[in-house]
Amino acid sequence: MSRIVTIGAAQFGPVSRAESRGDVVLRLLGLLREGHARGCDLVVFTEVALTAFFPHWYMEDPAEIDSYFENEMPGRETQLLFDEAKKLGVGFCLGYAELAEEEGQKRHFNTSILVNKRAEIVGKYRKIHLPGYDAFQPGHAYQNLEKYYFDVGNLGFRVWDAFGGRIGLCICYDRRWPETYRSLALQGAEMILLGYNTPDSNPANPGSNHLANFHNLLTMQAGAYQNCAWVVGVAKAGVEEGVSQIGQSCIIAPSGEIVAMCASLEDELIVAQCDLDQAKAYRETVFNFEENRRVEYYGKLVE
Ligand code: ING
Repeated sequence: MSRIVTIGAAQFGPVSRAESRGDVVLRLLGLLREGHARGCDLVVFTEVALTAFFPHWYMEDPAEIDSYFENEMPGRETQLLFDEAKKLGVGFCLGYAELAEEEGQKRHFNTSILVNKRAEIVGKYRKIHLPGYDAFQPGHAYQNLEKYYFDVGNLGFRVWDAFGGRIGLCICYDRRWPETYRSLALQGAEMILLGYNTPDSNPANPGSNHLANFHNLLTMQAGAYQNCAWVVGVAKAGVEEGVSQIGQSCIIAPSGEIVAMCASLEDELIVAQCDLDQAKAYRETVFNFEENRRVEYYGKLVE
């Protein structure tokens, strides 16, 4: 038995500060339409897809900061993406900076949503692992201020029944933490979707710079294999506002094999037919959690 879902990973090239939301949405629409033409059920866009990745520079003015956030989804410009998706019957996953109001407080999240073929938001995730710093770092070639701009996600790691399977979401730095994949796998995730903005140098650990691409694939391939899930990783690639970011957007099978990967650092769509039952084959054998995990020996790690 096969449960095939055709996935498009829609890598994005740089988004400049000067680019309007409308301009960016036109690029997203082009990739969505290409995905439809190539038979996709679901197109995955990247992290903070609607603007340049603003945590890479320091701002103080609250109004300027909030200008990078969406206070409604869909909003005026993104409504075009939802309308086209509904017309074409293609779902999508979109990363964006979310401005929310909770208990009378403004909250800022690094958010990803899962949207079905009827353009309904069926899942929302807010980034839990926030990398970088909560203050300007003198001497760094670029900043990573996610702890300054974003609140820690408060929706937990969740999985939804969609596209004929169990779909989980995470974002960027989450992919480096094994707990991310395991938290989703323990809820039965068969496919995990994520976007990333990953510079090819790390001012905090320059000795690892030559391994940026290797670590990117290592974390996602290991996460996929050890948790019996498809992993779709989608980059914001290329030199964006002076920061050079890796590409390597890819679709990884539960075997850990890369079945498709982008070759450029620009807007590029890759497509793969993903059999969700491949996840089942691994989950029923080498990674049968019920039969083979020894939770009692794992110390404080797991519930
Ligand atoms: N970016 C980076 C990422 O995890 C990072 C941050 C880079 C952490 C390199 C460690 C090493 O890919 C985001 N946006 O999380």
